[in-house]
Amino acid sequence: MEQLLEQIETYKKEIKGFAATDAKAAEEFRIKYLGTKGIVKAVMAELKNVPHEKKKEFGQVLNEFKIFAEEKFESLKSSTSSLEHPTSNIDLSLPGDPMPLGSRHPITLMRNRIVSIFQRLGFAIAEGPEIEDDWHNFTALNLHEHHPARDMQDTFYVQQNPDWLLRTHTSNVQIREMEKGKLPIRGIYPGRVYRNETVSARSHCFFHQVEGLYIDENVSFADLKQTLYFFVREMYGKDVRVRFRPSYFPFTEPSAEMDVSCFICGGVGCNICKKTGWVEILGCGMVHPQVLQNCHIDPNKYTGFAFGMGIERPAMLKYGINDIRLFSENDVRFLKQFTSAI
Ligand code: 2NL
Repeated sequence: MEQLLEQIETYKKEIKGFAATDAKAAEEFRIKYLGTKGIVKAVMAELKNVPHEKKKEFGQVLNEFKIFAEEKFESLKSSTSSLEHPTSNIDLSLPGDPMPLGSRHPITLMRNRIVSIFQRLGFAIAEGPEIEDDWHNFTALNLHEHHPARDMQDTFYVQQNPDWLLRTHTSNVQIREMEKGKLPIRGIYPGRVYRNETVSARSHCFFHQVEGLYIDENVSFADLKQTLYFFVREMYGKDVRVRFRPSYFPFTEPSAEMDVSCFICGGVGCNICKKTGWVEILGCGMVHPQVLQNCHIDPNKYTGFAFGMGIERPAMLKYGINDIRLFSENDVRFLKQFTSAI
């Protein structure tokens, strides 16, 4: 009797220490302890030799031993089988769950198209703060204290500090680049800008712009024309015609607006070009000497040109979008219609 109890304890120690690194070892354990000729069966068979009055007590011990071995086997099985094919019920050859791919926002697509054309000409991207001080958004750009563009009606000011505002154009980035004092500069500046306007299908209180700046010795209006002509040919095709109309911006002199022959009707006249055959796409000019001076650049040594264009309107024309608010509503049914590599 005592001997059998001792024997069971020894087996238990053995079982406890049994380690299996693969399913084959776990199966060996099963055969040795739980098989038809296994140790558990043999020990259970001893019950018949136990005196009647001890049968109940002994039965319990034997039963516990059996459960002990079975539990060990279960834990060996689960720690080894999931890694292997024959004992696993995971079909590794099944195709994975499809992962829906997102798409780029149409404003991002249009911005990338514009920016990459200038990057190929050697213009470097730079970005800057959307919350800006009065100097970098207005004063440095020759927009004097009483200029109408500063009006509360057009500009969002930061309540806590009257010197701070949400930038109304990305020119603040150019000012910051010029202030760094590293010349020449050939930069392209995309970003979000803010105007205090009533939101409608045609205009929004925030929108996107790309501005460009080129400053070096001997930069002329001819460089401006040829650079922008290259841009529109890349953008709208080799057949596109351009025209410059004189204009006014406080930060450029002379200033111009550039039109392209209507890319919808080819110049014959349609609703997009209002029957004129021309579509306005950007404003430009030679950087005002006062602006250069404000940024500690000598206007007698350096000259430069600058330009600015909106992104929303060309994106709306290209993709046939009739309401500017769609860009910022984040309706997935709208957003998933746009796909592109860039
Ligand atoms: C438009 C016109 C323009 C500029 C932006 C600029 C910036 C500096 C100096 C001089 Cl720092 N000019 N930017 C120049 C001419 C036109 O934008 O219609 N934008 C949507």
